[in-house]
Formats: sequence, C-alpha cells, structure tokens
Amino acid sequence: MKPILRAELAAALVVIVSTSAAFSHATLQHREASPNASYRGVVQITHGCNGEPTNRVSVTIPEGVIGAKPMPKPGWTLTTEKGPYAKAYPYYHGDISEGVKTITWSGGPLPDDQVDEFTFLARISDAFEPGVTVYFPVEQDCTRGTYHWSEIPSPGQDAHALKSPAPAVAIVAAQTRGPSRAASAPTGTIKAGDLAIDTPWMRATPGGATVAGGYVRISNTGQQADKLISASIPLAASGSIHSMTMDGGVMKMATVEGGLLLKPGETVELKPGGYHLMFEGLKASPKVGESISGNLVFERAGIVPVTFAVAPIGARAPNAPAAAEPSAGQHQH
Ligand SMILES: [Cu+2]
Repeated sequence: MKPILRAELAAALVVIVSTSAAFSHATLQHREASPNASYRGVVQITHGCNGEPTNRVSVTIPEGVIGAKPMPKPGWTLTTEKGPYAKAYPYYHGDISEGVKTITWSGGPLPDDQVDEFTFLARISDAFEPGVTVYFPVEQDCTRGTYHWSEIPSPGQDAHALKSPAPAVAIVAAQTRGPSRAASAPTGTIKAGDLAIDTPWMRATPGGATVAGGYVRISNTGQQADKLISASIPLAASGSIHSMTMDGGVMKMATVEGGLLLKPGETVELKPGGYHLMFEGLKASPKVGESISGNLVFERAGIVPVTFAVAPIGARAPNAPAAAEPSAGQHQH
C-alpha cells in the first residue's frame, strides 16, 4: 500500500516525527492544572547546552495565568517583568489586571551533568477550560549557547514533532484529577448485525484545532467480510479512515481508500499510532468528559450510531491519564 499523504494534513500533522524527535531540556514537573486553582510551576532543567553549563533560566507566564510569584534560589539572581494582562481576572479579593509576565533566574552556573528546579506559584484563571493546553515558554542560556523552549504545536500537530517544545500543562476539570479518575462512563458494546463495536472514543483537542482522531474496536463475528467506510460527528465537516505508518523514520498518515476491511472472525482496533478515524474541519473542540454522538458507516452493516467519549489531549487510551506525554521531558541518549 502506498500511503497518500494529503497536502492539507501534511502541513499540520505528523510529518516530522522520527525516533530522534526532540526531548526538551526544560520541562514542567506538574503537567496538569485546573481552572480557578493554584498551580505550582517547577521548571526542571535537565541538561546544559552541548555540555556548557546553564547560567540563566527565564520562564514566560502566559495570559490567563495570574498572580505569578517566583521562588528565590540561593546562588541565582531573581528578576521579574510585570505588565498588564489582556483583561481583568477575578482574584481572591477582587479583580487583578496586571502581574508578573516573565521570571528570570540568572547565576549558577548549573553544570551540564547536574539538574535543578526553578519554582513559581501562580493561579490558573477561569480563562482556560478543561481540555486546553497552556504553554510556558522557557529560555535557557548557557556560558555558550542558548535554547528557546518556546515552540507550540499548531492545531492538530503532535508536540513530539517539535524541535524545541514549550513546557505544556494540560487543563483538566478539578474533579477529574488524580489517578483513579475515568475519562467518562464506560459504554457497552454496540451490536450491529455481525459487528460488535466497543468503546468509541476520541481525544480532546487544543482550542483552534481543525482535526481530531477517533478510535474504536470492531469485531466481525459473522461469516462475511464488511468494511468500515467512513465516520461522522456533528462537530466535523468530514470523517475518514486513516492509516499511520513509518516510512524511512517518518510517520505518515494516509486515507484508507475503499474502506477498512473487517474480515470474518477478526477484531480490528483503531487506536493512536495505528488506524484511526480522522475528523476534519472541526467547528468546535471536543472537550474532556464530553460524549459526542456520531455515526460509523459500514458497507454491510450500514450506518451505526455511536457515542465517542472524549479523553484528555494526547491520551493513549480512552480512560488513560492526561496528556503528560510519557516520553517528553526525558532527554534520552
Ligand atoms: Cu489521520
């Protein structure tokens, strides 16, 4: 099968992912936060610049993160830049309309073979809804060399594809935090003729994203083959079936032309990194915890209504913990 890489997706998705995809030297220890709650930002510096020691770390506090206060560090000079916010935010005793925008620690130096943490406290305002990702760009200067960990994925793009990703924090609803949460109530198996359809789910997308992946497990219990031809949700202009393959170290998505074959007696799982439903032309962002009804269209079984449970951005499974991209943040040699 020759993958057909669709031009409009090539721009936004997966084209630069390879085994050498970037591992950031600057990450945030806590990768989840909730609206209207405090956030303890711990910037971890895990490497210098090509062997050179780090002597300056600067973090940008994004709009909507308010009341930021840095923690001083012995051996480092602390400076902050303050400025007006884009709007006033409700704060403990009234509105707050300005505050710290950047925090810089200068000094050290922190040798390349040591790690250190740079801490601030802030409050996540209600400007962020569960499902969005907030980015805290970090500049790292060394005796020689500098890194700007400031890249933010474009809509639909995988953060792993970035060379110097900004540390990211997933915004989750307060009650869904913690290890025991489930993304949503489990849905039972849907029977449609000879097909058994299990656990339709999709990932939340960052605000402004135009594409979203959908996943489902389908077993063909009958004697005849069927084909999954397309899918639809009201949020998206179109839905198709994609494959994902590695081609010379480059991950490529391609439309499965003619539909995805479901052989008798076999189970096909659409999951991250493999076959998936590709919803394009999103009019709104799927949000964590939502249930989105849609249709799967089969050659024989026809149109089957299903409900997609929305898991956190970047989730690997329908009820997996959120977005804390498992490999990001570890510099691997
Ligand atoms: Cu796709």
